Amino acid sequence: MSNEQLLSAITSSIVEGEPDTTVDLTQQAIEAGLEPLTIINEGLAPGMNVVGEKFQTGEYFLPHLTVAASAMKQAMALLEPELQSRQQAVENAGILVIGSVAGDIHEIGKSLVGTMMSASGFEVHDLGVDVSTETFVTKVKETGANLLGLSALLTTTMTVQREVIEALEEAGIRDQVKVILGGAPVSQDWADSIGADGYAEDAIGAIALSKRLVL
Ligand code: B1M
Repeated sequence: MSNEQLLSAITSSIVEGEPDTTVDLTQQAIEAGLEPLTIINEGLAPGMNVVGEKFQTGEYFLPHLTVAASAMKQAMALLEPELQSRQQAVENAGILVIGSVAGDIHEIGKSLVGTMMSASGFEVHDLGVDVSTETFVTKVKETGANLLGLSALLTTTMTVQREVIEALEEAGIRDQVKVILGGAPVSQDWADSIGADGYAEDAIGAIALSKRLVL
């Protein structure tokens, strides 16, 4: 199989909901020398997008989303060590607290950003998904983080990003931490409108933005 065929087969395995095949093909792609980010961006993520579209049009249902997510998560477990070994870490890059906001249980993109930031030298505290606003504030205080990453994949949970920023202001620590946002429905305009320090479209963008903000 050529590299293009391999990536396309990875995409299909996500769409068809065949996690074992996704894992096998991901392993093959690693062995073929494909870059982990290429496997993610040109193999796995396009499959997730198709699954999302099919869900939106009523062709797929929640269990399809769950199986696709499981397939991607298992593939990510293989890719994470590869990602870690490739990034060039900057010493004392900063401390990042990251999580998906309250009401949001989408975790794959947020975890990818956390992994890549860690591989770039940031001390990362990944609080997981459905993280309450209070927990974000407490963790920023406790760790002395200079970066807070808020992920939201739903139009209904984007507004929680604003609540977290307001809570940081109320706690008197807004000046100590740069707030970065991400997630499919989020945009630079949204980030500007709620007083965040920045928005990144993907994990590479999040690293560049973070370095710009705190280094
Ligand atoms: Co959900 N879901 N989902 N889902 N799901 C979406 C997001 C949706 C777009 C699908 C669709 O309809 N087309 C839609 C949202 C519509 C909207 O509001 N705009 C949707 C919906 C509606 C729902 C439910 C409401 C469905 C229901 O119950 N009726 C429900 C809500 C659950 C909740 O959170 N309360 C739901 C549930 C789920 C599952 C749990 C089944 C599952 C997630 C499982 C898991 O994560 N363990 C799931 C999945 C898998 C998806 C899709 C198909 C794929 C998401 C994904 O993992 N993508 C998604 C469709 C889509 O995104 N195309 C969809 C791969 C990942 C690498 O990309 O997460 O975008 P992504 O992350 C990217 C960037 O966004 C960015 O960098 C990442 C890497 O490039 N990024 C950041 C993300 N966070 C960042 C933070 C940063 C910077 C960048 O800095 C801090």
